[in-house]
Amino acid sequence: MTELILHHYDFSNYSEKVRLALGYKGLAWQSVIIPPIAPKPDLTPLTGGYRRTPVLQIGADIYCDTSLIVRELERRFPTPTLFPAELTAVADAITYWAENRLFRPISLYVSGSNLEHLPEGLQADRSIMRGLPPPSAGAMARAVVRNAPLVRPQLQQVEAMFADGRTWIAGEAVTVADLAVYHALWFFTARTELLRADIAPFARINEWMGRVRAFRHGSPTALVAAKALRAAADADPVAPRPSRRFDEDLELGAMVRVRADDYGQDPVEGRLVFLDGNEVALSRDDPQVGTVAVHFPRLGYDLRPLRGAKPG
Ligand SMILES: N[C@@H](CCC(=O)N[C@@H](CS)C(=O)NCC(=O)O)C(=O)O
Repeated sequence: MTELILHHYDFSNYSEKVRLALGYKGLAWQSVIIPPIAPKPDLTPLTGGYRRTPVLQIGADIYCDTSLIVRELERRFPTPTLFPAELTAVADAITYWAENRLFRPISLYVSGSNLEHLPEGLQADRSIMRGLPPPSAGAMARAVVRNAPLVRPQLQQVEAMFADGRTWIAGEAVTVADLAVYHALWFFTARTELLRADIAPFARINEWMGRVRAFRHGSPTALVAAKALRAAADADPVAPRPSRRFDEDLELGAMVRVRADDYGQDPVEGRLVFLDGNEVALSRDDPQVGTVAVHFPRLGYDLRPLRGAKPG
């Protein structure tokens, strides 16, 4: 089995989601630390431009976005499962809420409260990533004031999710929703302990976070980026599974462009090689790593024909 290589950095909460998935499944993996801000010169040859964190590499197959990364881990290592059949639809809905509604106010509240602990240039980079002007210290302080009242009721909501005595967020089995809600709340103390008091009063949240933390991170081994690039260059992408296209979908072989539909919208261009209801994969040729397949989730990404391109 070709090795799992995770491109990530320590205080990345979405990376924490994947590190915990690797731990829950008891996997060994190679750890490449990438810069938290653009440019990412050792990542771009693999992804073709996607800059968000984390990215999972398996040989010359590159998986972008944690919603696809955890599903790919599940496909390759089904036990123990993160997707129990009876809870997965609800878990996906909770995950969407956690990552698109719960996390953003937490991020603005925590980052603004930790200003002096943020890496140089981080906020300016995040603003550029979202097409916004870099915020002043005053604007960040105002964001704290605006977002604290959006965070507090949501913490109460998470606490209330455990009111019936359940062990895990979606019921009596671990699901991907446990990782999604956990990583949003983990961000409170990812860099400093300054905001520990915000979470401390919630007894059920704290007990449950302890259970999730106990998944740990599996067995990582440090890898330098050059070796990850070499691993991609030495491998060929795995032959794609049979596609399942909708009538409206583009033909395989079409030249396409994929980009996130929310933020960090750097486009990735290539030839469409796989498509189903959950995933889209492009093949691209890179001067440094040769042919790679870059995989994205379907939901949350915009897939379009590349204007003026002929099918490959
Ligand atoms: N929907 C994406 C979101 C990933 C995301 O926003 N990650 C943050 C770090 S936790 C990021 O990419 N920040 C900018 C960067 O690392 O360059 C996913 O699930 O992977």
